[in-house]
Amino acid sequence: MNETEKVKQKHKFFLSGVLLLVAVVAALGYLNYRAVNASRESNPISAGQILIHGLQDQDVVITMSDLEKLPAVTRYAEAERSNGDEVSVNATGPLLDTLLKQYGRSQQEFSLVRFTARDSYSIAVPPDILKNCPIILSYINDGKPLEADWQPVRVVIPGERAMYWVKDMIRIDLETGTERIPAGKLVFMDPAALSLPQEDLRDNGSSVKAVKTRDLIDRYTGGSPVQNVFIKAGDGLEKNETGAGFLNACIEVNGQDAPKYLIPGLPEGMTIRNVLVFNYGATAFIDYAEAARVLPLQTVGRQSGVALSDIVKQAGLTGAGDYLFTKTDGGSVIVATAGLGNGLVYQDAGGALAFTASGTSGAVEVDDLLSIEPVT
Ligand SMILES: Nc1nc2c(c(=O)[nH]1)N[C@H]1C(S)=C(S)[C@@H](COP(=O)(O)O)O[C@H]1N2
Ligand SMILES: [Mo]
Repeated sequence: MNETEKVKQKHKFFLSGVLLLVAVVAALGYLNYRAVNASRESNPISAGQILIHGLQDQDVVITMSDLEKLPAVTRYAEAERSNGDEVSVNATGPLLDTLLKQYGRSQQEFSLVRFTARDSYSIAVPPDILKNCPIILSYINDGKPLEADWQPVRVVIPGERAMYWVKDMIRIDLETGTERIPAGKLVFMDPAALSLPQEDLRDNGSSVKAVKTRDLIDRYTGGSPVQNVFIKAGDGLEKNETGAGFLNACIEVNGQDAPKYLIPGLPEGMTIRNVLVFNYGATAFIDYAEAARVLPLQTVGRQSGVALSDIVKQAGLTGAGDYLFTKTDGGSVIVATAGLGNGLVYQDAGGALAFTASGTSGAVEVDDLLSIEPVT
């Protein structure tokens, strides 16, 4: 090697060192950028990105090009909107499960998957759908790219209601262990709501009264935060709301479709009409009027009402021998198993709720009923 060659060699060495340094700095900068981006939990998302929570220790942000690299399927799907209209589409995109498999996870291992859209619409997909149904993260509909305000992804689940077809989807929350837990107490919504401040609301041109869910929860539960609230309507519709979202809602207590659950300022599609029951942690709230509308009516003596056994079942109340009945004035009575047979809840002439049972050792009567809990 002569002198000039040695100099060139040194030069090369120096240059590759500089290049390496530049690469390392760039990589660190990029990692930091990803980390900063991922930590902006609430609204991290720039156009075309989707944040995934619950997949890895850190939130994961994926882009459209990540989705486009995955194998895609095309499926025809049709569903009914809440207003009865038909929606149908040939949806193209990767399956959620295909995406999860990239990270060594699978759709079936989660108990809830919540999709959230840019307009704040959100819905949780329950375990039975997660176990049985393909979920398409579609970016092509009927052979064409999604229209701008539906991008980056429209979720499509063939065979399931259109409420699961989240357009403009920008966030996925993967949850485990969030099933409905058995209730340790059942509160009747009708008398409970009467004890709370009533707000005047305008809904579709008519004025209605509503109570704040926050007031109900503060008054009738321990008030501690929960991850999910399970809500069921009289027609069988079931939904899971985030605990935080739920506490921003109100419930219309009169007017059409009462009890009607809605979150002011959020899309109409999140409304739940004719709420029958909701479970907040270990407390179940059940609406007697709705129960009487949709559950079979029974007769005891001169009263017609809903069997306590049906109410207990709907509320997911823990089974027990004896029950403590609490009245709206705070008084309470324990009714032993023997007194509960054929028992029913009914509305008395004054509109208050009451319990009656023929009982093996004589009739049992409780009036001004507010809540029921098992005694252990
Ligand atoms: N981003 C977003 N997606 C949404 C909704 C919404 O309000 N926002 N509504 C849902 C409901 S309740 C229904 S019935 C369907 C309506 O389907 P369509 O968009 O084809 O009318 O979209 C679902 N996806
Ligand atoms: Mo809907």
